[in-house]
Amino acid sequence: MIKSRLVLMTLAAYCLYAPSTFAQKAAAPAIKIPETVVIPAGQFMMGSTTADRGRVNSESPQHEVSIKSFAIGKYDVTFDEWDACVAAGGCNGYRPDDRGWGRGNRPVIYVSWDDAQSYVKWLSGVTSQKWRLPTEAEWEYATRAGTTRAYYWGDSANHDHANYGADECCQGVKLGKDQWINTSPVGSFAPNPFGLYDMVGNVYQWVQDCANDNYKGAPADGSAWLAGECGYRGLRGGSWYYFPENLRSAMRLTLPLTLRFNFIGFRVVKDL
Ligand SMILES: [Ca+2]
Repeated sequence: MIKSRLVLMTLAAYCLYAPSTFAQKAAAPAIKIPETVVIPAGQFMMGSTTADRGRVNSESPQHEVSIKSFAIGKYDVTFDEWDACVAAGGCNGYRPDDRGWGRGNRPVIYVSWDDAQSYVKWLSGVTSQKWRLPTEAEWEYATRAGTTRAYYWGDSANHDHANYGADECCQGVKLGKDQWINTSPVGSFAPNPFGLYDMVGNVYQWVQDCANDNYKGAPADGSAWLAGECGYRGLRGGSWYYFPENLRSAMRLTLPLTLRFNFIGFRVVKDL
């Protein structure tokens, strides 16, 4: 009898406490999906001409590219979004340092091209959608947003439009609306004509493409250029640390795909 009472009491205790135990186990970390903007299909001239002050030879020859419609991150991927990936078991458990500048809605930094791949792989898995880095052509098309001048707002850099560094290489600076020595929270400046924030300045953004010295032989259909020196990948948009010319829509940079720096982040694209 004593034994059966004990069983009943155990069952009662189980019934009382089990639901909350199950509820705790069922509570998965919140998944943050980056907000996106749908970019319309179109054609544009990729690269620069001599009218673009500060241009370098890798931006030529200027050439026409056709772009299919795609969705791109409205903002750079933030620490909040990255940390949610780690909390959910993705991103190889890698938690980048923020240097004490803050996490939250600041752009994630210290992420290599390989790290960015781990994020889009995780995001694709949890959403059952195809996420990836922008191609270099998609990035420039989205940044220009129909504009043809050196910067999407005009011919000269301006701290009222973006967070970048001193005129002489290389250090952060506060001027005008740009009140940040280092990274700024995403969306701190007005968006470009497509409604995209921080396309230039704040942090450099990885693109898919391999390194090539110029555009001779580049794809004209908006796809990633996956020939060339593929241990190096493209970066676009300039950063808080660099001088103004790096914010030009046509500006190109390449770095080894394993490097992590405090001026490099990324933005995602979703196939439609
Ligand atoms: Ca600044």
